[in-house]
Amino acid sequence: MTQAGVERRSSSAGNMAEFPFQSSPPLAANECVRKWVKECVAMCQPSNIIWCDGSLPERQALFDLGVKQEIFTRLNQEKRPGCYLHRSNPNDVARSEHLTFICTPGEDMVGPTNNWMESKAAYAKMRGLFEGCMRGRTMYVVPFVMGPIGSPLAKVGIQLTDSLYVAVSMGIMTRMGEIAWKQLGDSDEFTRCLHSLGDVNPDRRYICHFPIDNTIWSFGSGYGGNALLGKKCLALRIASWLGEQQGWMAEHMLLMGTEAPGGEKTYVAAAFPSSCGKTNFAMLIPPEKFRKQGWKVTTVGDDIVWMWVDESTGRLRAINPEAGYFGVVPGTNDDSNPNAMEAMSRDTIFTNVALLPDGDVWWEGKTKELPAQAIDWTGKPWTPASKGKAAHPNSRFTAPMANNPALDPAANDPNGVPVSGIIFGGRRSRNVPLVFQAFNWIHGVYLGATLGSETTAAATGQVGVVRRDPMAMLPFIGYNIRDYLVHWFRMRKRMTDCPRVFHVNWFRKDETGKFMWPGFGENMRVLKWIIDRCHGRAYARETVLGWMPRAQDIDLDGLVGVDFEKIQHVGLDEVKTELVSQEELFLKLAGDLPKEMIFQRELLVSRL
Ligand code: OXD
Ligand code: MN
Repeated sequence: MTQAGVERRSSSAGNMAEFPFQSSPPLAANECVRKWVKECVAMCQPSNIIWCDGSLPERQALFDLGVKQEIFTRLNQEKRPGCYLHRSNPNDVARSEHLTFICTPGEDMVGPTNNWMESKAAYAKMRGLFEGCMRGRTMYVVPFVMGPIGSPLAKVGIQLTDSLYVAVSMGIMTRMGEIAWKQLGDSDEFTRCLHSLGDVNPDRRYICHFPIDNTIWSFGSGYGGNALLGKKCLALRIASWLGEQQGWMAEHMLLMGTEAPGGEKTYVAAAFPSSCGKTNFAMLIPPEKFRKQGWKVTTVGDDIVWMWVDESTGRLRAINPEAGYFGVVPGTNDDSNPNAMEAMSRDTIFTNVALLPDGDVWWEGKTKELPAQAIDWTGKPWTPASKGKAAHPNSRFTAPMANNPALDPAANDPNGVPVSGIIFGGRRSRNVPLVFQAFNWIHGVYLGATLGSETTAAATGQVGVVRRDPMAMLPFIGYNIRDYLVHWFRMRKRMTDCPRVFHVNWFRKDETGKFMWPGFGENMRVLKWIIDRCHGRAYARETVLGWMPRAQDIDLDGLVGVDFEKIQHVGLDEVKTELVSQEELFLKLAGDLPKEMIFQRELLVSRL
């Protein structure tokens, strides 16, 4: 397998005809598309062009080519049909937030939480990198749709990339191929996504967004969050900006449905920062007692939602713009997330996991027993005595959402689902209780805006330090955070029946460093209280922080070793510590703070 993660200069440059690929534009590709592709081809000078149609034979041919070019290792097809392993360059294993830019004419549009580049200067700099960068390589033209086909919010993007791994991954993560030409028709409204691996050099790595031009240029990385441009770049950064302009919202949230024993269906969306368990929560399997009673949980999405107000009901509705999961694998196993295990049992790309002698894959936490030997994520022999990890802590699976046995029946519904509750959550060892409810929408927005979480391996940088991550969107708000918060506050006025807002923390630890709450499927107990609150049923007492359940308000039956009152208790000193540490965010926004933020903080102080 290619070690450097720089996919080879195409050795098949002269013999593309042997593969069933389309080298000229399909009839359905409109004039605007052809013109733009022509310009990019003139700049990047690829030796081949493949126009992807999204068909199954094409996908298989791409995998076969990828195996030939050592971009993929074919896994044991009996154990894992349709599954492949990819190893990235070891310098390219996470999102590079410090190399991610929003490029606009002026800095104010971008605000204090983004890196800014003046757009003309950014194009000039990036042109210098893209010029001739695909010589000897193949350019894949990947048309895709974000959102269920026919949805009023669905968006077309076209990604040009010289990475076969990226082209195939886009086929899993989006509705890719012919269908996008149909959705686009004659329109020029598509996001122009240009991507090259370059030489995968962090010194020449830039992920640039040009919201005004509906354009994304990404150079020098093959990592999902930097390179699958439909995901973080389009569906969050560009879409959040569009949403602010057009009155809807793009958020870093999972979206799940819960069916109660009588058949009542409730949907909630939840924002947790990267690698804090969104995928696990979205695929939750209720504890046995709940299952026996008839409770069911279904997944609409695990990472991104687009939400708008349905004018006929005054309620929020949501879709998942993606078609696949790009999930973290370490820690995933048959106990923690059986649905994810099932989803990745076939037609999945594994990135940076360990390879077993029988052609299966392994990662830390997959099984209690360690394998006697493996090839680690860098391609070196590994045994339990080895110093390093077998799989990278941010190793991933890329699987079609259709593989999820708990996929919600409405996951492809263009009209989306109604949202009854919004949950904010972080990874907090101390100071933050298991669950509470905001007093109202404005208070809920304040809770989301001041969300804190300990950093994880999903982004390059120090792991385990608390950072303020407003709405879990800090790395993904594509414009000025001041305007983003105002947009959240204003959404209230568009709704006649707005969702209830909650805050959760599955990660609180006791004095000995032990988690105080078991998490995973047991989170159903908290979810049930949340759902009951959404429907105006369960009891809660008013506290300094918000509405809180007492032990008797949550079904704790059968749980051992949980001291509910302790996990919910927050002393005034802890609230004060939290208030002080929020100053970092308030100072960043200095002078630009929406007044609701100031009032909510003052109200909290006065409740102490
Ligand atoms: C992700 C992330 O990959 O948030 O979803 O980093
Ligand atoms: Mn994410």
